[in-house]
Amino acid sequence: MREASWSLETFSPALWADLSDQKVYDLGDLVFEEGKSLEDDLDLIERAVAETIRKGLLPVLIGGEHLITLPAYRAASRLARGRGPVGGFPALLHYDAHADLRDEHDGRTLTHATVVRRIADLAGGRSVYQFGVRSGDREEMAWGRENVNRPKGTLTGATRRALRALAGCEVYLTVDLDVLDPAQAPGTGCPEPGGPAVEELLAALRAVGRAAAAGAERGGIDLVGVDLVEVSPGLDPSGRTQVVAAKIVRELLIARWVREA
Ligand SMILES: [Mn+2]
Repeated sequence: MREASWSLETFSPALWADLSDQKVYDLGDLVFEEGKSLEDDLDLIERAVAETIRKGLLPVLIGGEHLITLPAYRAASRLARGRGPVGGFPALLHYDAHADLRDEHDGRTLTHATVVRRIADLAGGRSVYQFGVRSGDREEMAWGRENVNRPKGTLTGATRRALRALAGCEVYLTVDLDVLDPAQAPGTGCPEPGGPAVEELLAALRAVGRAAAAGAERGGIDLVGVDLVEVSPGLDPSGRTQVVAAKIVRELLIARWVREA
């Protein structure tokens, strides 16, 4: 994704602002030690995210496996100020083709298919807002219908509705790239036909970024963490999915700084 980003400009015509005007720092890759358990790896992520937040920075994780959202959300919620929509936990804005609400997957409780359920266990389903979900088994879809928020409307309309409901709240944003129509972003492990075009997702995420730029005090939100996941370079020989992902990150980072006049 870093390499793919070199084909993009740092300037965003849509936002009329330049990434190079902002202070953005690439902390590099997190390296997992060999022979450690999954829990150890998750702890490593949680510690790295907590350290980033303690420095007063917004962590933006870029990756593959969606399970990284769990330790990142844990760190962000641990250091948050308790201004969630219900209870003290930050809201989770979740863009994904898949519900990720299974209680177990292949006999395991910690996987990319259970990650949002684990966050709902922690924060309550009412803290979770899902967008673009069009796949799941009957049980998790039914559980989701009862327990999490799925605002109606277009991706942007639903996002704006959620942002209005979350005015003044702390929010964690997770974007699974497979939310997109796989015709536009095929380089992902579980492509799900249908779904929004890149431009639609960008519009929705710019709205999130602008709400973060306004801040919780001014009718917007406090963004406490961001991740973009499930980009799989091995499945992306043309590099097109990685450049889509890089553009999403660029627009989100810029939007987060652009205050509307
Ligand atoms: Mn997914």
